[in-house]
Amino acid sequence: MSIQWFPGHMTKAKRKLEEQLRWVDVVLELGDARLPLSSRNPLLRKLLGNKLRILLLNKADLADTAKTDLWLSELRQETPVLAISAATNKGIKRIVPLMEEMMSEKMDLLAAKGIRGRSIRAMVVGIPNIGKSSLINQLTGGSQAKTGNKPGVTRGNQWIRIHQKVELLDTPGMLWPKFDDPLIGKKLAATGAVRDEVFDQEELAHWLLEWMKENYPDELKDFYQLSGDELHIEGIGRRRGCLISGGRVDTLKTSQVFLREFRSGKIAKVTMDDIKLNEQ
Ligand SMILES: Nc1nc2c(ncn2[C@@H]2O[C@H](COP(=O)(O)OP(=O)(O)OP(=O)(O)O)[C@@H](O)[C@H]2O)c(=O)[nH]1
Ligand SMILES: [Mg+2]
Repeated sequence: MSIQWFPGHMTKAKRKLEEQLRWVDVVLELGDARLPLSSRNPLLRKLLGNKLRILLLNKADLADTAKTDLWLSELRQETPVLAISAATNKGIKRIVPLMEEMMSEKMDLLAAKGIRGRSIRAMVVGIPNIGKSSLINQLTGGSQAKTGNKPGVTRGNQWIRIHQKVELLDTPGMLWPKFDDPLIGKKLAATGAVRDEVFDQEELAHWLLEWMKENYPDELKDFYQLSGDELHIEGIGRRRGCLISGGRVDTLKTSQVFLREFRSGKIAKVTMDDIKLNEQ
C-alpha cells in the first residue's frame, strides 16, 4: 500500500470503513507496539460508537519488552489489549478466546431472543503497513475457504471462518495515520508506516540517529562497534563501507542502510512512544 493520504482518500476510506463496521461485532484494532500512541487514529473511537474493540499491539517482537508491559497496563484501562506478533505468531492464539469472552453477554441476550448459533463477526482495522494482512493470514491459517458473501457487505468483501464460533471479514479496514504532529510523522516514517518518499531520507535518518543516541546509546554503539564520538552518519557510513569516489561517505545510502537496520529491529528493540506523553 503506498497511497498518500489526501483528504479525498481519507473521506473514501472512512466511508468504506463505516460500511464494513455495520456488519461486525468486534473490531481488532491493530497498533504498533513500538508506537502504542502514534500508530493509532483517535477517529476510530468515534466511528466505533459502542462496538466492541480489542487493541492488538503488533510487531511486539520489535518493541522494548519492558515498555510494552508498561503500555499494556496503561492501555488496559481503556480497552482490552494484547501484545502480538503477526510475524512470529506470538499472542495470536489468545485473540479468539478473548473475543468469545467479550461477546458472551451479547450472545446470551441473542439466545434469550431465540437466536442461537450465530457466529461472532470480526474485522481487522489499522493504518498502512501495520500488519493487517499478516494478521488475517495468521488468523485464517492462510485459508482460502471463504464462508461466502453475506448480503449487505460491500461487494468483494467475504467472511472467512476462523473458529467454530467466529468469522472474520477478509478485507481489513483502512485507517490513515494522523500527521498533524510532526513528531508523530517522524516516528511513523522511522518505523515504516509512512512512505519513504514523503520524508527526506537523510533528514529522517539524522533525526532518528539523535533519538537513538538519547534513548538506546549502548545498543547503538554495540551494533555499529563505534564509540560515542563516532556515532554520526559519517561514522556509520565508514563502518558500512558506503563510500563514493574520493573516499567520501555516501550519506544518502548510509541513511537508507541505517533506516533499514533500525526497522529490522537488529540495532535494538525499541519503543518510541512514552507513556508520560500520554498524560500531558
Ligand atoms: N517484525 C514483524 N514484522 C511484521 C509483523 N507483522 C507484519 N510485519 C511486516 O510488516 C510489513 C507489513 O505487513 P502487512 O501485513 O503487509 O501490513 P498491512 O497492514 O496489510 O499493510 P498494507 O496492506 O500495505 O496497509 C510486512 O513486511 C510484514 O512482514 C510483526 O509482528 N513483526
Ligand atoms: Mg495489506
